[in-house]
Amino acid sequence: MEDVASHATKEDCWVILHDRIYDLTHFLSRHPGGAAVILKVAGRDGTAAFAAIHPPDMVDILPESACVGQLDPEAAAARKASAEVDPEEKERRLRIAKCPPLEACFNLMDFESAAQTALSPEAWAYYSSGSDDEISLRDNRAAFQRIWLRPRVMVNVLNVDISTHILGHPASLPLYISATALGRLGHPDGEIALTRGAATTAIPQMLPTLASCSLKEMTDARADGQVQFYQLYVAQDRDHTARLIRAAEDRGCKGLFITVDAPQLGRREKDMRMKFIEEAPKEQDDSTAGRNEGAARAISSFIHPGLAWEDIPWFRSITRMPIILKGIQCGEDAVKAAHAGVDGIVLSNHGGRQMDTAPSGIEALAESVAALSAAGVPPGQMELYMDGGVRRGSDIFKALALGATAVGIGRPLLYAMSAYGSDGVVRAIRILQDELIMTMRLMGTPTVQDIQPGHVNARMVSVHSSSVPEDSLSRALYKPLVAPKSKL
Ligand code: 173
Repeated sequence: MEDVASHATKEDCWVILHDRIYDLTHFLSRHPGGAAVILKVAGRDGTAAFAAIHPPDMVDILPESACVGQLDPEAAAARKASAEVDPEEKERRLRIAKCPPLEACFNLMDFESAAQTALSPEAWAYYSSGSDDEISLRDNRAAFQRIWLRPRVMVNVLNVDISTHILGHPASLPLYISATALGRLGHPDGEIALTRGAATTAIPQMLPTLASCSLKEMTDARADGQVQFYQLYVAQDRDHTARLIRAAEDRGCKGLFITVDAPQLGRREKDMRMKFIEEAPKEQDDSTAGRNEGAARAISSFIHPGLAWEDIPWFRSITRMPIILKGIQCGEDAVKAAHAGVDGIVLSNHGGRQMDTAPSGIEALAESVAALSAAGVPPGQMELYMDGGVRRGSDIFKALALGATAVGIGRPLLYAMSAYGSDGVVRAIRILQDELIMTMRLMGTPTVQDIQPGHVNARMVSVHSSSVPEDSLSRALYKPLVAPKSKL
C-alpha cells in the first residue's frame, strides 16, 4: 500500500481496482469521465468509486501492461476482514437503518419514499431526475389517471389468472423489469438484486448495456428457466455493438430491446446540479462545456447518434433474438416499425428522461394502436409494450386494455432494491400482483385475454389539461394519504 501511495500524481498515477494495481497515467487523458475522478483515488484503492459506475470487466479495456501488480492476497483478505468499512458504505448502512420496515410498504410509492432515505443525495438525484421541466416525467403518472375504468359485474371471478406470455415466454403477470443503468449506485448487489427478485416472482428482466454488474454476473445469477432480455445501446463502433449482441445471445438472453430514444442524453438538471463528478478537466471542454451531467453523460458518450431505420436489417443479420425497438413515441413511428418488420415496440419516453413534453408511454400506446389499425397492420404482428409511470395494478390493466402485451417498470424497483435489496424487489412485485388480481376481479375479467378496449374510457388520455374542475370543498377536507414514517 505504501508503494502504491507513492504514485499519486498526474504524471505517475497508480490505482487499486479489485485487488489489482493499475498504472493509469496514460489512461488519464482518455477516460471518458475525465481525469479528475481518477486522480481523486490516485495512490489508493479506487474499487468503491469504480464499482459504483463500472462492471468489473471494464478493466479489460486497459492494455495488459497497465496492470503493474497485485495486492498480496493474504494482506488483501486481512484488510477486507479487518474492514475499516469504506466510509461511503458506512453512511449507506446508517441511512438504511432509518428506512421504514419493509412491511410498512403497501404500494409502490412507499418504496420511493423509503428510497429518499436510503439513497445518497447523488444517487437520488440521478435516479429520480427527469429532463428539462420534468413535464413528461410527471405526465407519465397523470396520464393513467386520465383513463377511467368501466367495470363489468356479475362475472364469475372466483378464479383470477394474471399470468401471461411475453415474447412467448411465461410471466407470472404482464410485467417485466425494464433496463436501468448504474444499479450499484443504489445497492452494492446492483442489478443482481433485481435478477433475484425477478426469479422469485417469475417475471422477465431486461438487462441494461450500462449496468454496473457485468453481463456475466447478471446471467450467472439467473435461476433455472428464468427469462432475461438484453437492452442495447448502439455504439459508434459496429464491431463493438455486434460483440455486445452476440455476448447477450450466447449468454441466453431471449430478446434484443434496442433503445431508440437516446441519440443524446436528455438534460437532467437535478442530476447536473448535484455535480455527480468533479468539473470536467480542461482538455475535455467543448461546445457542451458546463453541461456537467456527471457519470451518465460520460458513460453514454459511446452511443451512436447515427442509428437509423436502415440499420434494422443489419441487426437481423447478426442475431436470432427477436428485435424490439424501445422508445417509440408516436403512431407514425409505430407503423414504420411494423413495416421494418421488428417483433415488438416499447412505447416509452424513457421515464421522462429524454424529450420533455413527449407523450407518456400510455398515451403513445393508445395513439399507436389506432395508427397501426388505420395502416392495416394485422393485430398481433408486433407485440406492444409500454413503460413509464406504472405504479398500480390498475395501470397494468389499463395498458392491457389499450393493447399492450405487458408493461415495464424501472424506477420503482430500483427504489425497492436500494432500500431493501432483493426482498424489497419481491415485495414490490407481489404488491402489483395483488393489485392486479383485485383489479381484474372488480373489472370482471378473470384472465388477461378477457381484458378489452371496452374496459377503459381513454378519450381524455391525450387531452393535456385538467379535465374536471377541482372539487375544492371536499379537497380541503381531504387528508392526504401519508407515507410510512422514517425511524428517528
Ligand atoms: O436514463 C438514463 O440515465 C440512461 O439511459 C443512461 C444512458 C447512458 C448512461 C447512463 C444512463
